[in-house]
Amino acid sequence: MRATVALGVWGLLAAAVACSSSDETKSSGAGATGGGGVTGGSGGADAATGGAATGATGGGAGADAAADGGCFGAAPTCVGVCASTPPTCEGGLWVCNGPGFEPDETTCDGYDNDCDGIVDEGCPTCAVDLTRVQANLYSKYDIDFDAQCNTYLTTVVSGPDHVAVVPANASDPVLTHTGNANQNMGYALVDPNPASRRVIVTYSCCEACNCLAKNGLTLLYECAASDPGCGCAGQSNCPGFLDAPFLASIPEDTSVTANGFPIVSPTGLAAGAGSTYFVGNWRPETCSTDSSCTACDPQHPGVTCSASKPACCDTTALGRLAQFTAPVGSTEPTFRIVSIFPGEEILTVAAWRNGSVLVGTKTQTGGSLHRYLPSSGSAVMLKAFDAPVYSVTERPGVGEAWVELLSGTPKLHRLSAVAEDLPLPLGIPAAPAGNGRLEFAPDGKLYRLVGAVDAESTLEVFTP
Ligand SMILES: [Ca+2]
Ligand SMILES: [Ca+2]
Ligand SMILES: [Ca+2]
Repeated sequence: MRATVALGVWGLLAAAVACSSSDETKSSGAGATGGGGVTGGSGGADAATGGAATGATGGGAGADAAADGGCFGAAPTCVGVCASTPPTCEGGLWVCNGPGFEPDETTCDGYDNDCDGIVDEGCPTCAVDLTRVQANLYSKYDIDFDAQCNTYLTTVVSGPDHVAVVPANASDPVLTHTGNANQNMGYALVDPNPASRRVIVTYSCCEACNCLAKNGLTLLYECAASDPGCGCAGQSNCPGFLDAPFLASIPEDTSVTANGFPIVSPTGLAAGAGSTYFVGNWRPETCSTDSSCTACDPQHPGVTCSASKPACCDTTALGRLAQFTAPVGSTEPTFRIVSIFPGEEILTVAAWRNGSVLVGTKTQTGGSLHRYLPSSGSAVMLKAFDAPVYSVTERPGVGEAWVELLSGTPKLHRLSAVAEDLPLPLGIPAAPAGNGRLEFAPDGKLYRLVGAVDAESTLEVFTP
């Protein structure tokens, strides 16, 4: 195993099924080496599971044997933490690899580390502390979970916004982390990995305060200001969120309201592999018209922009999906626009744990659900709806996308990995009240939060 990244080596049959297996047992010959050791076990001829369905289409990357120096067949579509890294051909074998790769998955981090399409196989189950979650719903607007069922509730509220963390362990206290007094939060994301457990929220200016602050992205610091290297020393809230966004954007509201409240950019957050994240409707606060500007756009794969590398100005409207990194020590955060959905407004973004990203939008005629594939840098439209897509989440381990529309009947859709309509299980209403954010927790249950501002929000829990 290499220092931080090991290699997964997949044989010919594995390539044919796109680095995926339906076998939950761990592969035995896991000691892959850089020189072309072949993983043993189950990677071969099994049909792909639903959770890896995008990886199961075969031939996704479209390279041929000649182009890849001797590997048979088209390059596989690698999944899990391998999804953002194009497969390579080494010693005649296709290799899937990526940040956080483990030949034998052992880390319970919400990611598919061994790239077999199954997240956290073999990890212990956990349970959300629903009683305390229900007791902390005042003015909450988003809900998320880490891989240990700790619950993160995020406000849009008059006065300083906050994230309340409700531990799964009832003996641990509920923690509240506050942000800049002039900024609302709106969307929140916890990177499920306990090693990082980064909490990122969108900042949007407080309109009632005449937008004294900036829109953008901010980051939770849980360290004490006195800790050496703690990134929040000198901030108003430490521990807490940064005063100003680490990446600032232009206030650019969508045309959509939910539960009577406008949805302002940036919109939607999702975690990707390798400590990268995705956000919708992104337009940086500053851009450059100088010839030396940095073209961090879909036509320039891999090019990132930052404070020291200003993006070229882009006049396209909403509908820009950005991938970004958060600050780490003195390393500046970066972003790039990875896909543009012309004429659409992004309302929700969700990680599909095979490494792709689901993007829900408002279109001219209703809404769309797209899938963005980091490895190829391409997006495909999965399904069109007659109403805007307000929320989307993946049902873990099953490979289903659950979608809530802003209106229309049914509002709630259960889709297969290839976006075919599936029947809703008994007891789950097709047209529930209000506009709900959907989130599956690691406990397998579906949580639906109907946000309210300066009032009690409503949380429903369904067991599919
Ligand atoms: Ca796995
Ligand atoms: Ca894992
Ligand atoms: Ca506020």
